[in-house]
Amino acid sequence: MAIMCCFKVQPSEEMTVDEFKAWLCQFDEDHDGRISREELKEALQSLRIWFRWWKARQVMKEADSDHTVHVDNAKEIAKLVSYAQQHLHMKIYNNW
Ligand SMILES: [Ca+2]
Repeated sequence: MAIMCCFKVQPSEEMTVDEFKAWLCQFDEDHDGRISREELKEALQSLRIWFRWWKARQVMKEADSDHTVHVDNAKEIAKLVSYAQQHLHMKIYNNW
């Protein structure tokens, strides 16, 4: 599991996938390296996203392919990234 927790970013106009992960990491309140639905809700709140409770459910449904109710592996993070791009209108670029 490779969520990097080394620097803080604010969601700006554009960011790379690594920056997105680092940003998301700020919301990992129990520091278990996974993003729970509650933590996701906090992340959405920081973006001032409307209906964040509902959106957090949608995102979780979309990204949590193994039904652990956590975003906790690279595949799920990739899904989260594509959800954020398509539905939250975040500009996230692959950095490879
Ligand atoms: Ca966590």
